[in-house]
Amino acid sequence: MTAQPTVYFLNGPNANLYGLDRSGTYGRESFVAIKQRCEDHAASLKLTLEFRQSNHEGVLVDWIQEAREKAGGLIINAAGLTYTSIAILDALLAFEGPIIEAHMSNIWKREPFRHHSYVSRAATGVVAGLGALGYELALTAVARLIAEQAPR
Ligand code: DHK
Repeated sequence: MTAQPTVYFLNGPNANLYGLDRSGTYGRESFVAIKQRCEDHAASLKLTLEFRQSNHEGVLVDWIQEAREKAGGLIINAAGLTYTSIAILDALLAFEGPIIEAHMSNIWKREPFRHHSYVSRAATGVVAGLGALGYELALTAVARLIAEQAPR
């Protein structure tokens, strides 16, 4: 029997405030509730999920490097660091499995400074604008991509 694939789902600065943001840009669901939703969906897909959040760029880089050794796929919402972090891009480029870039909001509908993503240069695919449903779709996609790559 083959082992369950591990997926790292990394969340950047301020993601812990989802649901608390008065503008409602990121919906009303709390980050804790979104994490639970992802854990339930990952379990249904037979994935082992490492769902983490940090406000610190270097911590995210360390986790991406850790994922090189431990994960078959990676999902990342680098939040505000999406538009600035070459360090996160370089770490992602060193990851060999599928990478899904996820955003709760439709970043192309928002301010122009959110229209250029460094993460996209390393991403297999992008999910944006669908809130936490997009996170579940990202998990479904990464599970499929890992399965397609696995030796039969
Ligand atoms: C989350 C953030 O925190 C913003 O900085 C990004 C992204 C968009 C999201 O939609 O999940 O611009």
